[in-house]
Amino acid sequence: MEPLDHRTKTQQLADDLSWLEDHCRRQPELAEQAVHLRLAAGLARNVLGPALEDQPPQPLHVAVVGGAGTGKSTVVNFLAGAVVAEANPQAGYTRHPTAYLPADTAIPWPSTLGFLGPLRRLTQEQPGNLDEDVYQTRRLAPTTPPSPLADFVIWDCPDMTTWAAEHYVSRLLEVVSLADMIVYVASDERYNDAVPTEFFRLLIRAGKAVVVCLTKARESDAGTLVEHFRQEVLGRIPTTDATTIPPIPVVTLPHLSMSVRNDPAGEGAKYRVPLLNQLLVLSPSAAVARARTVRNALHYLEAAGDSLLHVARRDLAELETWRELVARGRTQFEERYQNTFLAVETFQRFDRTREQVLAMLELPGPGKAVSNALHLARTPWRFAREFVVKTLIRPELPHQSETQVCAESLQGWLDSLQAEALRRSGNHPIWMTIIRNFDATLKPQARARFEEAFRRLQMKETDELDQAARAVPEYLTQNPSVLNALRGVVLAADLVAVVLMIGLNWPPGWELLLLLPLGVSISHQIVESVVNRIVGVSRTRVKDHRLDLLQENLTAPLADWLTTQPTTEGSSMEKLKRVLTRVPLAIRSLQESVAAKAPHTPASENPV
Ligand SMILES: Nc1nc2c(ncn2[C@@H]2O[C@H](COP(=O)(O)OP(=O)(O)OP(=O)(O)O)[C@@H](O)[C@H]2O)c(=O)[nH]1
Ligand SMILES: [Mg+2]
Repeated sequence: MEPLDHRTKTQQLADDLSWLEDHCRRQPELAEQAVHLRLAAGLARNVLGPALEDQPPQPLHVAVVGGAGTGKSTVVNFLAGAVVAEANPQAGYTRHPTAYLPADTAIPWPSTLGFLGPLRRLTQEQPGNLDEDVYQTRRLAPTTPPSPLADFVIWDCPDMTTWAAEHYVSRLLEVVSLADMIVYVASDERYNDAVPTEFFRLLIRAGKAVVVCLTKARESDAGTLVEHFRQEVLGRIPTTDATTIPPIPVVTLPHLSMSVRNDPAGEGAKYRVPLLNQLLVLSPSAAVARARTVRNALHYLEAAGDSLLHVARRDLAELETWRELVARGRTQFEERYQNTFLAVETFQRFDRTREQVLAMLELPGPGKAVSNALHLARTPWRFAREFVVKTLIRPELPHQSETQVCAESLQGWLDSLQAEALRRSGNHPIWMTIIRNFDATLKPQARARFEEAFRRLQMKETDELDQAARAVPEYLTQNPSVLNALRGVVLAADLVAVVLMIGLNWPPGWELLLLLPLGVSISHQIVESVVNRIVGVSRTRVKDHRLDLLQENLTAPLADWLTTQPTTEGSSMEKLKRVLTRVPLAIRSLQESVAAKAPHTPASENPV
């Protein structure tokens, strides 16, 4: 595989893991998960990326980590053999990592793209408490004899007393991911603080080669402190991790006087040497140490892959549930619209159309007199029909307007979503977030969107109704031959009725006065029915299309918007899905690429 492919692949994996980290960071309960993801992303970009691009193993990286004020910067000075790092009485002073580079300028600084991720390299020396996503490098002065760690980069890091809430913890994680070896510093009074201890376990799980350095104890108490640390911290490492790791070296840097602290290579040598020895044992050669770093990084990504994605999977499942609830609410909205509005809506506008068409069928010009005469003849029939309709047919019950039905349906939709979210609020933080924002944000925004969409819908409805209602009269106006033919048919029907009645009552008697109006009324009734049918087709078409219009303009866009609500802060369901599929594939593919580069060593063969 080409280096560019490797780069793209590791970069993609690192980006996906960082995206998941951001996703977790938005939920305060997932701070710890975010830490794991940041470490995993760092391993991809700072360890696997350079290895696959055949970067040389030198320089090795040693990171000094620990709780606030435990003596990390002091330990850095002991590793460097000179006072180079700022030790400060203010606990939590160091806010960004500083790399102390080998005096030998021939040792290259890693040059892979994306190295150290979001951390920017400062070009000028700055105090260690600069609280930004930066790191700085300082070159160590050459010493005689040369320092045993002459070709190592020594990193002074911010503390990890709080979990992930602070930005500087992620800076620390970036360097930790890069490190080939780690010096974990714990002071005598707080050697088993909860967060640093958790962090220590994470280092072990990530397969980092760790040396523990216990500081500030009285020299006479050093042995007891080491024993306590072994029991309370090392002894409590979960057995799953403990079985795969070799013993972890523990050294002490007891309470030191100022003069010893200021002269680590001279007066302090007695404390410095055991610490250096442990690091040198862990790195028989740069190649061996780096191979272990790469192998363990990959092993961590493989082993932790599933748990890294666990949160995202759960989130996705809950988001799917939310999507289903939104979809269910939408169906209920549409059913209600159909049953309480469409089913009873008569679209009276078409009654006007019917009247208009019937009026057009009347004879124009001189024929008007005939039409008027026939109209007059049908008067008793019209009165009789009106009477029957009034007495036999129940008056139409007033039904809710479309606006009312839609407003109530929206209310029902939102209420059911709120109730469901409340019911689930103990299950997952996503529901809590929904509930928190429901009344203040989601509801008013949903209403505003609804109102806007409803206005648009009504405009389209009016247009469509108007167009459909005008269709038949317009057609007849534009086709006078058809209109005249129809008028002919109507007149013929009346004439047939008249002839039929006269024939039935031949020779004509007084009954003809009754039969003739009856005949022309029946013929007109038939014409009305035909016109009703024709107009009815348009009416049904409009009615059938109403639901489509509603879905297209109102319920579908509203449902789409509601679906994205729990994820508007940057995460989308689609991205979650993509990342969840891509990450395991990328890890597998990187594993194959690493295996293709180096002969396979089983993960258990850990030379730590
Ligand atoms: N007397 C005495 N003071 C020490 C010893 N080790 C560290 N200190 C002091 O403890 C304070 C903190 O030490 P640092 O080395 O700055 O600790 P740190 O872990 O780097 O601290 P932060 O970067 O602020 O988290 C400083 O004032 C040091 O001088 C020691 O052995 N003896
Ligand atoms: Mg410090």
